[in-house]
Amino acid sequence: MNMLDKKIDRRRGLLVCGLAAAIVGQAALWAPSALAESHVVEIRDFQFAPEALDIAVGDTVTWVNMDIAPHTATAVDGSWDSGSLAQGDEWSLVIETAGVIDYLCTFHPQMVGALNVE
Ligand SMILES: [Cu+2]
Repeated sequence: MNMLDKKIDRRRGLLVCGLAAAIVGQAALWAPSALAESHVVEIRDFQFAPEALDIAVGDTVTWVNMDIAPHTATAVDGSWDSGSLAQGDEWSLVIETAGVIDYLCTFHPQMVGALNVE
C-alpha cells in the first residue's frame, strides 16, 4: 500500500466516524428523556392491573385488554381516551403532566384506575 492509499483510507475512516457521531447525536435529541420508562396496565377481569401506577413525566403507559369484553381507558377529565379496545388491543400514551390522573372505562364506569405522575 503506498502513501496515497493510506491517506485515503484514513479519510474514509474519519468520514464514517463523523457520520456515526451525527446519527448518535440525532438519536439523543429525539429521545424524550434518557430516563423515560414504559409501563403496562393490563385490563383483565373488569379491572385495571395495577389499579394505581406510580410513573414520571415523560413515561409511556400502555393499556392492554386481556378480556373478551371491550374496554376503554379514559381520563375522568376527558383529556384523553383510548376509544374501544377489543380483546388483545393495546393503546399507548406519553404522560406529559405531573399530578394524579384518574381514569375509568366508559363502558363500565365502576372500572377505575389512577396514574400518580411525579
Ligand atoms: Cu370496561
